[in-house]
Amino acid sequence: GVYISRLICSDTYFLLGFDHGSKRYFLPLNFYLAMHYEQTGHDDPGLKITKRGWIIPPLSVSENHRGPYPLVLAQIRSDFDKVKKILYKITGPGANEFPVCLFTMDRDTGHLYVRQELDREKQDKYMLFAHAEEAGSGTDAEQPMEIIINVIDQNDNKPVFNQSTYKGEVPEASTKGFEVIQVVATDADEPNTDNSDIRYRIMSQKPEEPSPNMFTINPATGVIRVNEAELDREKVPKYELVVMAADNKGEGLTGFTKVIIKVTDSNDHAPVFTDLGQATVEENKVDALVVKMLVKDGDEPHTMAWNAKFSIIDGDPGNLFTVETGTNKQEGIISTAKSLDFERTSKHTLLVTVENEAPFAVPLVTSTATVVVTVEDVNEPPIFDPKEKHVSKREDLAVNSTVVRYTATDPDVGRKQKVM
Ligand SMILES: [Ca+2]
Ligand SMILES: [Ca+2]
Ligand SMILES: [Ca+2]
Ligand SMILES: [Ca+2]
Repeated sequence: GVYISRLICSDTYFLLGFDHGSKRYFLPLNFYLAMHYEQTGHDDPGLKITKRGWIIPPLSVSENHRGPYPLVLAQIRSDFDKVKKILYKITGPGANEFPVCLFTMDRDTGHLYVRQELDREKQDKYMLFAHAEEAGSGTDAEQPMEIIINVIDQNDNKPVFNQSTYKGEVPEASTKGFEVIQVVATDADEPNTDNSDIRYRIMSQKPEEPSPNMFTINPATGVIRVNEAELDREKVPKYELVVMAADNKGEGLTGFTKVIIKVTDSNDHAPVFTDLGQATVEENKVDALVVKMLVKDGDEPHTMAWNAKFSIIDGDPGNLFTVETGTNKQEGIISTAKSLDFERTSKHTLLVTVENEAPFAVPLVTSTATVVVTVEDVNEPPIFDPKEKHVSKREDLAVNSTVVRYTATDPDVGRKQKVM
């Protein structure tokens, strides 16, 4: 039912040339003239419903246009101007409403002007109404016509990261592909265009140990992953990356951020025995210290990956011994669980293993120790008074120095003291 009855002018595309200073500019202008159309009810050709109106295709102007201003965007015309004087004006936000006077219209010629640089990131589209008024009458000669002005994007915003510094963590035993962290940059330019199409890149890694490419970044998503499964907290506990985001698919404007990656401990060191000491114990004693076995572990101290856990795995079918972890968590203490009998067995050969409270994160060899316990013969056990005495001395005490005076009496000799 819609047809264009009278085309006043078709779209005309030309260059507007002007001199500014010593330079000559040519501006491409889309010069649209208003078109009239009539709508008739064509279902019934006899019916004469006619609706007049004008239409104008959307106009475009680039943001940050250098001008000079005011800059002509288009000209509109009513064909009534052939028969009477027509005055033109525009209304709406950008004309007579905020932001006022961004656009103006020459009341006599119908030229539409933009008066200053536009910023697409502030507003990407303006909708105005053009009016053709019969001079002197104050009434519209035409229905008001909608004018849409699209602001064309320029790449005038660089990508900006959401954080100036990112902090991530990665367990040292991580394998290639482990996701560490995601960085995100945004670009204020027009979405889904090259001007805002960001690519990410790792620019530097500190330290470059054991290789300069320990991490990799997905150029499109910003997800940082482990690239080399050779992280070792005990050697490099922290990395610093500088990551760049560049628009125009990685070729345009750039923004930067720092990514600090902490390498966290994994249980990748087995505890190993360092000193087994002398394993000697008198017979007939329960809970007597047999030996202290020292171990060391390369993992983070005072964690489950460092704390030692001991087991006697062979040589003690009668469950005569127990093993416990000392309070410093790096020694195993073997004691008697039952009293030993020198006459029956004077030597016990125990096989002791040490592990951590936490399971190993990588395949490791479990350290074992062979402990030969010598049982000492006690023929005539004397009675000590007091029965036990706790003694603390420096470990570097000179040989043959007195540790403590400890007196004992032979049970056969009878008591000399009386308790009153
Ligand atoms: Ca941009
Ligand atoms: Ca822009
Ligand atoms: Ca460990
Ligand atoms: Ca470790």
